[in-house]
Amino acid sequence: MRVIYSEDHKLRDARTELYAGQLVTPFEAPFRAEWILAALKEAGFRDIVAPDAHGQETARKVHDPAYLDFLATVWERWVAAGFTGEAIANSFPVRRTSQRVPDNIVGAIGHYANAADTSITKGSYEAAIASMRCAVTGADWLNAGNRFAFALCRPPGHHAGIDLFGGYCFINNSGVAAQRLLDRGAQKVAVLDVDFHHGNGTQDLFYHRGDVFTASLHGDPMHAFPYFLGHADEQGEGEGTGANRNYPMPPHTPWHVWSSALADALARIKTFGAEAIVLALGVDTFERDPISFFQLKSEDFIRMGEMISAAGLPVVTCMEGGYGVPEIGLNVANVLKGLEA
Ligand code: OKP
Ligand code: ZN
Repeated sequence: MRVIYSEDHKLRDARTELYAGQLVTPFEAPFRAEWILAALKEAGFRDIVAPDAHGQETARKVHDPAYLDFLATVWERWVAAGFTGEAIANSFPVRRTSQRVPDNIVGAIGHYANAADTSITKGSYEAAIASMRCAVTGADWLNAGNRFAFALCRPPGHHAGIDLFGGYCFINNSGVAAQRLLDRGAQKVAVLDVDFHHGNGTQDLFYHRGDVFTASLHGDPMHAFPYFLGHADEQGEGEGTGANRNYPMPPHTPWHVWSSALADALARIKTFGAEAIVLALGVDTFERDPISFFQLKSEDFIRMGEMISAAGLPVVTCMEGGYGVPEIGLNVANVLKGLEA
């Protein structure tokens, strides 16, 4: 297992997250990547490399280029407007409103946001690029003929849509990895999202495409973020018809229920004809995750890796969520061990 990690994740270190009516210290913080890296070293993972210096080329094939240009410049525009706090969207184009991008930075940030939980700071864009570079470098490890890579992406990516940030995500790392696999010769790939939260961004990127199968196992959006996407009847459109699969599950879902959804998703990935899997790995399905409601235990993450490995495909894993508790490192290491078992 090659591990790809960049110190530049530390450039994203926000002070604020709008949560429960207050500005709190963000759940998605630098300690997460540090704890995961330490646990991997502890578990004996030794092949740890920095990412290659990719630009936006691949990202521009899955995101709206104007959105990426916005991300690159939002902080300087926010500062130029005279604002001293972190950049938080507070006004949104909702039902029956114009989809024009306002010139005003407060309007523009609202246009490109899908949630107000994600404050933009100096360095957030640079960290998001470093995170994306880990994913592309991981995909290229598979393109070179290897079976497993782990991109220790931070910030995460699966809530980032074609032209939307939020849910702690800016650039859809897993989606960019999938595009990179296709650009280097794969005909069909799958993104398998096992984060507790629905991969609404990834679904958005590929909803009309027939070359990427997307599957997400997550807390029922009737009860959990991102609330407005992730229902079972969303199955893709146009050329993508049948190539999106959602597995919403209720509060307190345990491994024996969760794993039957995983088995179904893996069977469909095989039937689809995917040549590789991009695993969007969140470990916020853990029973003690502070913002989630599933009941997976640390040993379940080994089984998870084993089941995914049994599909027999190359797997590039991209880090998504998992918060608060020290076990996030162990749980990631367990998935990777299960993959290689
Ligand atoms: C990002 B990832 C919890 C507040 C929700 C957004 C969660 C983003 C999760 N009730 N805030 O999918 O782990
Ligand atoms: Zn999550």
